[in-house]
Parts: sequence; structure tokens; C-alpha cells
Amino acid sequence: MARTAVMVVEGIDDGTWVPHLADVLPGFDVRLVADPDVADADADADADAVTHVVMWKLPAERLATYPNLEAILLMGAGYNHLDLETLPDVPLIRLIDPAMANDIALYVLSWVIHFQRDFDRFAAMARTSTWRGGVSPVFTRDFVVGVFGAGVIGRTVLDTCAQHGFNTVGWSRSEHDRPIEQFFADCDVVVDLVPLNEATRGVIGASELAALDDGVLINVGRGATVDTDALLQALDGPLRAAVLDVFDTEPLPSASPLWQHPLVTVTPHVAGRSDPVTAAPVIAASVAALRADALVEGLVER
Ligand code: OXD
Repeated sequence: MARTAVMVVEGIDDGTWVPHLADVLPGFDVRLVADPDVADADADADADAVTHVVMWKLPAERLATYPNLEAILLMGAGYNHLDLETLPDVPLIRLIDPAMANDIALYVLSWVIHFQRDFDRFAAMARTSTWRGGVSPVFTRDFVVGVFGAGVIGRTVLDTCAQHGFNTVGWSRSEHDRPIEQFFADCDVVVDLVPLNEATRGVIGASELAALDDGVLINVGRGATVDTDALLQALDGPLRAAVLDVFDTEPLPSASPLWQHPLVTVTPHVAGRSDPVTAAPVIAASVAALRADALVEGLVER
């Protein structure tokens, strides 16, 4: 009799991934890897039955103990924290969950409205009991929201802002209609969603921020794509504000000048969260598509 395929799941957050995955993958014996650093007797006893791993950062040595692995499915959208060279040579699928993309889009939209309606300026004026003070919010159609790194999630952000009447423009390396500095110059808000790799480390630097001028930078992608020193200098100049959800080092060290900066809002990497309730069906669909040799969204090119 054929053995039931085992899916092992990294123990992340509150451990609810296992029941949600088990619900949508009845053909699998879904088990938790309790502690990636300690050999887990239960999962290891059946190492050769393990066909799928759902993980964020299980070590490559652990993955190498599964000789019949068919695929690795990530619990998040990014994968820059993994050393692809060391991973088993099986499909690696990042999580493209529309619910997560929507979460990010709403985070962005709330800040876009905040700045388009001049709430930051009115808050400053309230401190001196100033009425209007020459501030007149621009209309939605005249407020330009740009997404730098307009992939799947970026397109959701653009669509959400466009549905609310904002003027939108996307920029990605493979698809753009203007040079990068022109893109920054044309935007009132730039949303950074560019994936982190060696080519994009610090890609938003002094010249991009100078082009953005008195605009706003929102970073919901990866912290290291922005040159923090250049950002602090731009904030000493015309840059209106920065809203940062991601950082070079997380948690953001308490000594970072970003914490106290009056023009910077820090949020603790919460713009888009992985939710096992919505992610489990997406992962189940990827498993089915892989087994049917069909196209899989989120397949990482290696
Ligand atoms: C992700 C993230 O990559 O949370 O999913 O940043």
C-alpha cells in the first residue's frame, strides 16, 4: 500500500498553520516541525515520506534530510533571506496570497489618503491653532501614487489606489514607460515594493530621493532597498515624510534615528501579514498545480 505523503510545516507564530493546511490537503499527513534546530523524532522517523515542506526559514541541512522532497512552499512573499544555492533542487514557491496583497494595499491607501488630504500638515497647524494656513489639499486625480517594483502585490496596490481615484504609475525593471528618476520626479508618493537582491540593495538613494523632492516614501518591501543615510539627508531637505514598515535590521534597533524622527512613521513589519486561513488554500492550489505539471504562481526562478 502506498504511504501517505507527509507535509512538514515550520512552527511559526501560533502554530495554526497545521490544522488549516490539513483541512485543505486531505491526502497529506501534515505535521509540525517543532524546532528546526533540534532533531524532531516524529518527523524524522518518516523523513523519506516527506514530499512537501511549508516553511519560512528552515535550515538547508534539515531540508537535505528529506530525500523525496517535491517542493518547498514559503509562508511569505519574500525569499531574500534564503540562500538559494544551498536549498534542495526542487520547485520553490513564494506565497502569493491575494488577501495579503489586499492587506498591503489598504495599508498603503490609508497613508496615501493621509498625505493627499494633508492630515500631517493640519496636525502641525493644530499645534499653533492655525486655520487653513495656506494649505489646500489637491484633488485625488492630481495626486500621483507610484509603485516602485510593480509585481503582483504592486499591481494590487496600484489597482486599489486607482479604484479610489488616484493617479497611478508603476515602475519595474522589465516594464516601465519612463526613466527611473523621471518616475520619482512624477510621483507625490512612491511605494517601495522592489524585491531585495544584490542589484536592488540601496537602489533608492540620494538621486532618487532628490527627484522625489517634497514627496513621500512608503516602504512596505524590504528595508535594505533604501539607503537610510540618504533618506535621513533627504528628510533634512525637501522630502515631506517617510512611512517605513521594513528595515535593514528587524526589529529596528532602539538606537536608530528613524524611531524619533518627526517626519518618519515606523510600523513593525505589519503591512501585509501571512494568514494561514487564506494562505492554506493558496498553498493547496500550488501543490495541486505542481503535481499536474501546470503553471504555478510564485515559482521562484533559480
Ligand atoms: C513577506 C513579508 O515576505 O512578510 O511575506 O515580508
